[in-house]
Amino acid sequence: SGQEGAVFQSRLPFSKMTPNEEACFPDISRSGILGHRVFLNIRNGLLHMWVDNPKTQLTFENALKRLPPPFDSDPNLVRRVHSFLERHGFINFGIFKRITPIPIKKLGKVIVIGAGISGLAVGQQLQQFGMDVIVLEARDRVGGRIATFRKNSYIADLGAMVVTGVYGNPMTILSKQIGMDLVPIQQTCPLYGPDGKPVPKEKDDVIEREFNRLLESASYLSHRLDFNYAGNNPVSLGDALEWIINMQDKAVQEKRAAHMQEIIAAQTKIIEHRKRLKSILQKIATLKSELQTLVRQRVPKGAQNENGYACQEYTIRTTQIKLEDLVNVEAELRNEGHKMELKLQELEQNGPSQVYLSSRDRLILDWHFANLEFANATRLDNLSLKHWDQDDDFEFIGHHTTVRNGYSCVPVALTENIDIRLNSAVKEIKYNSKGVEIVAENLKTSNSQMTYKADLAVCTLTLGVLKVAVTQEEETQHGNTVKFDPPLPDWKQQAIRRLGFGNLNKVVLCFDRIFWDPNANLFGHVGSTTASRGEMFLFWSISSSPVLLALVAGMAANIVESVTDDIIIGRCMSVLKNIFGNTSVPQPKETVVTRWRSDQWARGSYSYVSVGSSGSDYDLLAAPVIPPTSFEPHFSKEAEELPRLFFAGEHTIRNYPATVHGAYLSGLREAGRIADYYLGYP
Ligand code: 2PF
Repeated sequence: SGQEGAVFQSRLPFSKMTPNEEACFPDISRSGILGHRVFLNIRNGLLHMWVDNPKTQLTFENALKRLPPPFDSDPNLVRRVHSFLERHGFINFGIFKRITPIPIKKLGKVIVIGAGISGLAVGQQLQQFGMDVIVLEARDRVGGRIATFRKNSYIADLGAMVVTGVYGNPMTILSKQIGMDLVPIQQTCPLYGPDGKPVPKEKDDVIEREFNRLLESASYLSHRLDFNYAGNNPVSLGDALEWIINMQDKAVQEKRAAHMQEIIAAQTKIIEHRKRLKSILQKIATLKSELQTLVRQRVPKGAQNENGYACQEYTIRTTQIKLEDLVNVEAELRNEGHKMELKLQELEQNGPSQVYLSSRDRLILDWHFANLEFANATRLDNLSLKHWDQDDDFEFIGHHTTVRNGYSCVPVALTENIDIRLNSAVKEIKYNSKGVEIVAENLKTSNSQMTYKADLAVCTLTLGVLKVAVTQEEETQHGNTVKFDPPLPDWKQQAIRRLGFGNLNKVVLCFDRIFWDPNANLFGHVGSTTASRGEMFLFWSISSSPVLLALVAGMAANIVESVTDDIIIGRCMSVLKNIFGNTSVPQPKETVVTRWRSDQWARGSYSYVSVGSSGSDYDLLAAPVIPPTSFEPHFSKEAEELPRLFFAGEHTIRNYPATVHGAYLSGLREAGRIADYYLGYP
């Protein structure tokens, strides 16, 4: 709340200048602590005004009026801070009521390729900065990987659907500007086993703890023991996890071997003991017969001399004592033997578990792995052990929410006042030191090509589409192939190849009634094999109408794309019937199956840090491209070095990749960068 909350919401440090701010305000940076304080008070004050009321443009004049003295005493500094915040997308972004009109005289022309959330963000910003913007979009709709299915009262998001965390998330500001119906997700997720029966909560908890321990061990391997290469090959998260599981298995086997040895030792002791008992018994028997003989041959007192009699009685007495002693020893031995038998029994009954995980437990663990494969949109053995979670520190806090009225309300709202050409598939991106020429095909009117000339272009093609662009040989060009002329520089191509682009699919099932627990937003289904663990492993129920969303992740995500809808729906239905009973599950009224990998305008779902890649590849994908120096004579050195190709999108933002907010922020970032290059400093 208050000013501190507003600064936190803007992802800036409250009492420190960022390196970017220091670079843009060298004079303040050089000045003493007082100058810093004045700057921070102005900056934080402006952020507070904006976050408090993002529905109205925050003009410099209004900001100055509302700043408390003495921070209003240097209007020029306030103007500079205001411009800085505006240019870098900290204030006046999104959809808000304008007080000053957008400049009529245009300051440069821009083509934005792609009308996903990043393209719309960059378009909105550049438009408001006074540039002439055209957005080219191949699909017949905006939003790209934000896509909402709407039919009758059914609403379901086929692409992004979760706003992940509230604080610091630009979507929080957008939700105040437009009608986003954000609903917190109930995180509890009951699991159903392969047999359809509920997995007991305690069992679920134990395995989840084991899952977390395994991840911690993998992190320890990587970051503490620096175990990131096997030979020359970087290690994947999946490899590391399997090794740890094998090691645990080995440890269990070793414990078992040690236990067996204990049993053998106990048995040996018992055998020794029995031998001793046997020899004592023999001795007792011998003594007994000796004693009997002595007693039988006893000569009465008067029948022999005194000495002989005493000797005879002494022998009998000592033999009796010896016998008594031996009988005592026997009793003791029997007692000891009994204890030994008991100990052996206990050892035999309380052995360590036979295996690290029972096969049933392993499948529950596999469910958690599937969930991780969903979050990363790929199999665990494709993820870099060292870098797969490099963006973790930047995760927003606060609850996760879904957009109940469908996420597409956001991209649709962001189309306001921008010139968007739908059904325009870009085929060629030519760039040189003078500008760009974009060749696009109109998909509605066949064979009609348009060439758009501009000063620069912003490319928001997905990483999947870029991969096709840099790997295509001269082979037949079918579907969505984009040619860069000249080809992208090598460093860019390498990064495009290295970074991973994953897959994730959804099955939408619309029913006429709810037959699941209406209080749970989620329930999980444990697959019957490790290989199929990602197949409909999670069901979402977030709509106010009876709609279930099944997720298909990991290996299953790609497999499912070559299977017909009927088969996939059939699989879903059998999973649901297994859980809720044959008679409780009605036929769905409407169904949709996504195939993001086969979608030519996406070619996958979102980026991941693959084995051999790292967070810095995101930076390389974000870096603008300066056209190679032409051989023609040139006179204006300055123009020569301007980048003409800029890049935005989910795959270009190191700290927030694979998300809607990341894509959005990448658009704000590029607009700021372009304005810095082309509009100068205000
Ligand atoms: C055009 C195309 O037609 C496009 O219109 C455009 O270019 C390019 O735009 C998660 F991932 P674009 C989720 F919940 O929209 C996490 F990491 O494709 C999550 F917590 C996480 F931590 C979570 N195009 C053209 N035009 C012209 N000419 C031409 N030749 C051409 N080719 C193509 O890209 P973009 O970069 O602008 O926007 C990307 C974002 O939308 C994605 O990052 C986002 O959708 C990813 N995503 C999710 N993000 C999220 O914030 N929450 C989610 O719920 C989440 N969900 C996501 C997704 C993506 C589900 C799916 C199926 C994540 C979980 C999941 O529910 C595909 C997909």
